Amino acid sequence: MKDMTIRAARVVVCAPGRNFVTLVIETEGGLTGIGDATVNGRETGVVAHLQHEVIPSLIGRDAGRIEDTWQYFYRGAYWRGGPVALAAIGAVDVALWDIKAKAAGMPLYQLLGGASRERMLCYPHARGHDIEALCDDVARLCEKGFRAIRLHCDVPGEPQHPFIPPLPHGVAALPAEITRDPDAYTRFAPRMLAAVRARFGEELHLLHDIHNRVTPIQAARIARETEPLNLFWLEDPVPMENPEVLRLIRRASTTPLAVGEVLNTIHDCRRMMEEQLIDYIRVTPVHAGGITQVRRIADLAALYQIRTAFHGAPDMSPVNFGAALHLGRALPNFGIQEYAGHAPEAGEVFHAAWRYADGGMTTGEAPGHGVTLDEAAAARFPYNPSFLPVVRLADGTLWHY
Ligand code: EZ4
Ligand code: CO
Repeated sequence: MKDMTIRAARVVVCAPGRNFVTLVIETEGGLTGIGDATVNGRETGVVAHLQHEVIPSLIGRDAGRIEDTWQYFYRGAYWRGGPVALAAIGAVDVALWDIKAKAAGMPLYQLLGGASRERMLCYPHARGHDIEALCDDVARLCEKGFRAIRLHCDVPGEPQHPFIPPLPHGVAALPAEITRDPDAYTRFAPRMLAAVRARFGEELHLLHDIHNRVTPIQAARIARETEPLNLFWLEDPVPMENPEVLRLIRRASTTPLAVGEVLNTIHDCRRMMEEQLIDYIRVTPVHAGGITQVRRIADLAALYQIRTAFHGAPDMSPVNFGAALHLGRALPNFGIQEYAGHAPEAGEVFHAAWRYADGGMTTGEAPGHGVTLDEAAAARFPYNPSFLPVVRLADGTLWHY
């Protein structure tokens, strides 16, 4: 076996369409592994943590000791949890699994127990300024073979999600501020979902992300009103600090619930699973500590027949998709994979073995997770500060995004 001692590690920040932070780890034996460390709007926090506190402890370690390295950075740090620390740990973990699978000459899913399926059902995002435009977008996606689609429609009278023009490099960007109206949304969302169901029939899986924009009792009302539509799920009905709130929504309806894209540890997920408050868990390797911890979360979920639905918005880099899809291929309780696509430039920087085909995604058979980074191409797309918008109610009250 080649020398698995970690020789070098570095962080590559690039913006092919949007910002991505990638950790590159090299072994003395000549293997390279990469992991996604992107936290949207907090990119440089993770970069600093990796450069100052993580990489110095990586050099000289045995790349094969994945579990010990995970424990070293999680338990060993004293300060546990949070998106910045877990994104750094997740990037290290995914890069080390990439190296181990390459050393074995196997695609990663083989090391995770082998294939439970060949193709992972996935869903893209349809959007529209009004219901008609949304339906046109759904029709376009159906033509591409998607069998599950997330629906987003602007609420009449509510300001549209703003387009934030990129600022010149070196000029600090600030988050845009937008206004939302939870009452108008609560009236409109069931009507919008019903219109799409009526137009496209009962077989298409319809998903909707409430994105924390309403109160708990409003979320319960939406879940109950939409129950006859047989949605695939409602996502993030309320913010995640207090999962007990989900009880209220569970009591009101049997509409499946999906949460977890902002959760970072298995401890964040445990109670809501034990209480059977959710149906899909949306943690993803980059934000929940890599393959090592996400696999444990998925195993815990399986005890309660909760299935996976790894977060796959465009701010998950293609590297994270590699990790998520290999996990999804191996896990017994894979549910669905979000796949909203990437800007074409991302394909110049990241070369991925995974593919979309006919409503699902495949991992490919390349050794490792199958995603590589072209650092020369990355250098052509420099970091561009950007943020998610900050949300206020009409009276100025700060609200959830
Ligand atoms: O708002 O990834 O389900 N997907 C989502 C995303 C998240 C962004 C946050 O950076 O909710 O659109
Ligand atoms: Co979401």
